[in-house]
Amino acid sequence: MYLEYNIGGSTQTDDYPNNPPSNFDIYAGNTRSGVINYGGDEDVIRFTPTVSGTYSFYTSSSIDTYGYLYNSSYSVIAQNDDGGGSLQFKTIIN
Ligand SMILES: [Ca+2]
Ligand SMILES: [Ca+2]
Repeated sequence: MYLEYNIGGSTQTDDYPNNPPSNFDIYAGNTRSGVINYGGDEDVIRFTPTVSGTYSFYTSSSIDTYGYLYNSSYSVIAQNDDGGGSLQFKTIIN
């Protein structure tokens, strides 16, 4: 699965590529820091579940975030705007 989140910003480099496949992984129980480097930047991070269960994905920031969760075929399986409160993206899937 791929988690994509998109927040506003204004520079030119990018710490994560905008489109899958991403070489950057996140693991259950861990966090990743990212920077929205320019307006329209979308940071894409790969997550590969190792066990069946319920997973929550969310951002924690001082700006407004929006997130998409894709399956391995790059189809959107979840998306959210403010589910985490304070304009933060959050989605929970089984
Ligand atoms: Ca970025
Ligand atoms: Ca939001």
